[in-house]
Amino acid sequence: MDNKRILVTSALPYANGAIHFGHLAGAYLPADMYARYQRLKGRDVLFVCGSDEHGVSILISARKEGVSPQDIIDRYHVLNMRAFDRIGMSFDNYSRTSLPVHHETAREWFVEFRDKGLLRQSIEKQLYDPEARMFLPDRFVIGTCPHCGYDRAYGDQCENCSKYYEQTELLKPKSLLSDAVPEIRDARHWHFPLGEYQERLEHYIEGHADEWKENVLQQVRSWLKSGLSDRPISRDMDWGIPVPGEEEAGKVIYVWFEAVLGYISSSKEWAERIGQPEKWKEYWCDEETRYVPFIGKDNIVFHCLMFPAMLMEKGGYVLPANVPANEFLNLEGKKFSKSTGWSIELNEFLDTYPADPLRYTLAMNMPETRDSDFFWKDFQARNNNELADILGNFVNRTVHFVHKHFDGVVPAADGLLPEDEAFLARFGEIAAQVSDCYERFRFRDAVTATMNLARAANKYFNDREPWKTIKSDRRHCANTMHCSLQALHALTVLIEPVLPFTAEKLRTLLNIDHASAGHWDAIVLHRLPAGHPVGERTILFEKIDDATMEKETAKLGVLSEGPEIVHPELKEQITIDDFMKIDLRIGNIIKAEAVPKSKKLLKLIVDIGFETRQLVAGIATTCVPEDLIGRQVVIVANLKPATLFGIESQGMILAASTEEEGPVLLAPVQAIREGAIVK
Ligand code: B3M
Ligand code: ZN
Repeated sequence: MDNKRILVTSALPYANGAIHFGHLAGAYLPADMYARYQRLKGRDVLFVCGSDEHGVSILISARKEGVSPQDIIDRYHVLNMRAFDRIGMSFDNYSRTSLPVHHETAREWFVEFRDKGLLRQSIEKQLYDPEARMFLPDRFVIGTCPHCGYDRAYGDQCENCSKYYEQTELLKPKSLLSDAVPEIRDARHWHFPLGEYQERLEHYIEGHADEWKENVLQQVRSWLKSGLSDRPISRDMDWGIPVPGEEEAGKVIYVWFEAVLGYISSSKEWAERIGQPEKWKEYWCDEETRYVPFIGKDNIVFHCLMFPAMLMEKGGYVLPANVPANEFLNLEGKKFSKSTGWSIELNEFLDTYPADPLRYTLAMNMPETRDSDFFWKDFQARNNNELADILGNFVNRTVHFVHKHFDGVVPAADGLLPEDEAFLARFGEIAAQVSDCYERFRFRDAVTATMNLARAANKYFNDREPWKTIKSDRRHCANTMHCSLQALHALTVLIEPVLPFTAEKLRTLLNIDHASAGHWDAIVLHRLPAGHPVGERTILFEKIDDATMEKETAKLGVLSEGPEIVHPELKEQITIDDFMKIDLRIGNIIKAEAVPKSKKLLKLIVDIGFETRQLVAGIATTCVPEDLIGRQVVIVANLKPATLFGIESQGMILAASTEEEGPVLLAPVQAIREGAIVK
């Protein structure tokens, strides 16, 4: 492989949740190992990533949590960036797609494609809210079901009779955003003519068929076989990158069209940061770059077909040379699932355990050709029996012996025996093998071969029996220790892609720096000189006991066990007459909106049958205004009005809450006429 430059990217994770082991094993760890390896080979590497901050998934998370999409992306961008840093991801840049540099890039590509007449528009009938001035996604409209007459049916489906229909068939539609009666309008959507690239893409894919992974080729070929067609690249939403010139229309660029361009924006941001704003082009627009995007299998179509077609169309850009997509990693035999607690979050894990044993375990179980699993027991075994007992043990017995018998310095070699020479020659053989594995994206094999040097070193140490020769033949013993220390040096370089934190510890231990251990060739060429001092033994890998692993396994599937529940004390007893003073009524929320400048309050208009009331309720942390429309609730109807944030509140809405949860609104179990008395 003799490319001038290597561009490595990892899929941009959605900033709507914390990344877990599955993500890490799929698109991040292999990319990092590859980038680190290539840097050691002296290649010019640019490795970028960033948060994907647009798309419906961000909106949905925001609505679920009752916060703004901005709150969601701000929270998870920071959280994931920290997790990536702690696990040792060596990104040159970690960006976010909400940055102006990305918006500009995406707009530029879109406009260029549109202006040259490439993008097609197709027209569909869709409901439009004239007040909110936007087309309505299905879940933002209610009306009467055209099949059963149910009057709270959604735009796409009736929850009463379960039938599906077009939103334009809905009778008496009402916008949940503004209460306005939506109009039927022609909705235009922009389409990218992917079908036109069919032949070129086939040619591109088949041109790489002998290097690409079988799992990737299979999926791509099946897409090609069923024939590519136009892909819509705009959406009606108010979260995302507005379609240039249609900012008012509530149209945004489809998240996948722009997310892949996020790799380019991240590179631009990097170039800007290092003070060479044009430098990103060396990686993206030079034929001599080898571009390798790392992804999980669910992103294959976008990286192997859509993005290449976009790059072809733009012209002057490199196409992915290989897309080594991984399959999925499961957790103890089941899919990762945050909502059921069947998951391990990276930050939480790293609060207890160091990064390297996890990197090692995930690399040894990488889902390269089929789905694989993370098992806590396996993690323990890899840490204790391999990292601690093989690598850690070799390091410690070597430096300990050298301190005990050779004043802590490298003994001179003097008349090495064929056994010693053979051992030294192993370094080069193993390095070549590991190299070959990394070049071919075989990460498990690369790491297995890496550990083989530690295995060979232990065996050499045992076979040479320095604890005996120290008494019988000091020169022979010095040679053994000389070669063992050279093996430590070689290992320092060899383990760097998979165990970067341990490599750093070894450099400290051996008193060497990156100049001596920062190059792959140093595995063979660099020798610690006689008299070079080395440090005292240290614990590189703490052993993990069974009880700890049992506790971890037991935690799976249990949603974070909160602290012990303390119930507030009961209030003083009252009489029925006391209670009857409170006039509780059933109301129906007909309007709900945020109170400007308040994080907690919503302004509600509630119909209580004989009149409507304006209420200010502290429920904004748990309720999304649009979801409240049409909800029956209970209100205290005879409470003296009060003014909150300058708004009069004519009553109080009933809600339950605990210290940790809520407020949760109370509602009648069955619908009942508004104004009904609650007692
Ligand atoms: N955020 C989807 C995902 O996380 C998406 C990847 C974008 S890569 C440009 O699976
Ligand atoms: Zn129906």
